[in-house]
Formats: sequence, structure tokens, C-alpha cells
Amino acid sequence: MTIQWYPGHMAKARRQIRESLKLIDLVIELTDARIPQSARNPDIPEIHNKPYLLAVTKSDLADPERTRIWLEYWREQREKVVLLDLLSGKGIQKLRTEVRRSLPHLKRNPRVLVVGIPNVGKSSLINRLTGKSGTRVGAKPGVTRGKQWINARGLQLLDTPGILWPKFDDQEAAKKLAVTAAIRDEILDLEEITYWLLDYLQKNYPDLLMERYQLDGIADDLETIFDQIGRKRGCLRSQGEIDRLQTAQLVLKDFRSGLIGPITLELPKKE
Ligand SMILES: Nc1nc2c(ncn2[C@@H]2O[C@H](COP(=O)(O)OP(=O)(O)OP(=O)(O)O)[C@@H](O)[C@H]2O)c(=O)[nH]1
Ligand SMILES: [Mg+2]
Repeated sequence: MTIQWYPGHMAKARRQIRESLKLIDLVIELTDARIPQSARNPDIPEIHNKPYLLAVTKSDLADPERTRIWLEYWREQREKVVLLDLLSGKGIQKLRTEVRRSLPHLKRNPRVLVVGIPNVGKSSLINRLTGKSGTRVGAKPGVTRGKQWINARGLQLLDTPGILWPKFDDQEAAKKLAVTAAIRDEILDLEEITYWLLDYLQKNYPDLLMERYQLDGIADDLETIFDQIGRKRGCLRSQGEIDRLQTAQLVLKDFRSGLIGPITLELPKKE
């Protein structure tokens, strides 16, 4: 099911997260290592009233040098952060350790809620934590409307993660969310966001762009870069003109699967 973020849906999501917060000991907020700031949503400040960890997913797709800068920034901000690669499972053990360490006086297994924007890795994280032995256990007393806990080897996870909606009001953030697939392609102008991505790569990662598409140099204007890529990769219509949609889809697919290289689309904002 795809979610359109009308105000009604946001209100409902917010209400559900607030309900869940009453039941749990700790929140794990997920963010995407390629857009660590834009993938967070400050609209529900209550999530920070609980013991809380920031789990940074898709570190395998991010620029390690920039990830280092982010980790340093979060250290200064006194945020508790764990870096994850949910494809390989890297960081999962550290996350478990950090959860326990955050709740030193808790005698039972911690009750944990995972929250994050669409596509950030909530289900992947829950699967990693539960492994194959993940079993659904019956609704516990005080758990409203059939919420279920999943036993996850020493943690109890609420079975439905909290879905945060992406930031739409900030145009720059919206572009980053779009290229990382946090916003459904169906509602986007793919050509426009591909231009945005190419503009960013031209300025920040020209070598990766040249390498991936075997370009001899990086043209000044994006139109030329776009056309060169389309031509090189055979995204052509019958009359030999560039198939713009196909080119856009190809570039986005390459970026999202890491084929252009490890890339991070933002750095911490200097105050
Ligand atoms: N490379 C890489 N891909 C990841 C990582 N974590 C998640 N993914 C991929 O990202 C996509 C979305 O992951 P999900 O776990 O379904 O994300 P979600 O937050 O549950 O998404 P929704 O249920 O749609 O809100 C999947 O294709 C995952 O395989 C990661 O650490 N690295
Ligand atoms: Mg999911």
C-alpha cells in the first residue's frame, strides 16, 4: 500500500506514534546515511522524550569520508548514534549493546519502537533484530487495539514501526528524499529530480560521474551531461533523440543501488 501524506494521514500517524510511545522504553529513530538531516522529521518532538538512539541506515551507500564528519557532528551534539548496514547486518550487535546501555536500570527485556520515514529500513531492521527466530507474541495487558510485540532476542519490538512522513515543505530536502526513493516516483517529475542529482554530482562528485558513464569530461551545463549519459547508455527513441524519461530512470536506479559510488548528499549545517 502506498501512502499519500495528506494532513489526515499525518494526524493519524502522529496519533499512532504517540499511543505507541506510552508502551515502550526506548525509541530507535532511523535516518538514511546519504541524507542524515533531510531523512529526519522533527514534527513529532515527543519521540525525543524517551530514551532514544539514532540508527543510521544504508551506510554502505554513503560516502565514508562524509559519514565520518557526520559522526563527529553528532558526537558534539551528544546524540547517541549507531551506524548500520542492514544488507550485511553490520552494526546490529552494537545497536543491541547501546539499547541495553541506555536503560541500565531496566530489569526486563526493553520494549522498543522503531520509527522512520518511508523506505529508510524499518522492516529490514526489525527483521535483522528478530532473525529467523522472531516470533509474534500475544498482545500484552495494556496494549491497545491488538498491538503485538515481537521477541527479538532480548528485545521486545512493537510489531508496527512508527511511520514518520517526509519533509515536503523544504524543497531542497524534498529533492534529496526523492532521489533516495523516500518519496514515491509516481508523484515526482523524474527528469527534474535527475537534473537536481546531476547538478549535485557535477559539483561534488564529478569523478564518480565521469567514471560511471565513461565521460571524457564534465560539461558545464546539465543538459549536455544528461544527453551524454542518455546517448552513452542507449536511451534513445526511434529518431535517435534522447529518451529523457528512460535516461532519468537509469540515473536514479544507478544512484539508488550505489552503482555511481558511495555518495552523501548533505553535510551538517554550520550554525
Ligand atoms: N544498501 C542498503 N539497502 C538497505 C539498507 N536498509 C534497507 N535497505 C533497502 O531499502 C529498501 C527499504 O527497506 P525497508 O526495510 O523495506 O524500509 P521501510 O522503512 O520498512 O519502508 P516502508 O515500510 O516502505 O516505510 C529495501 O530495498 C531494503 O533492502 C541498508 O543498510 N543498505
Ligand atoms: Mg516497512
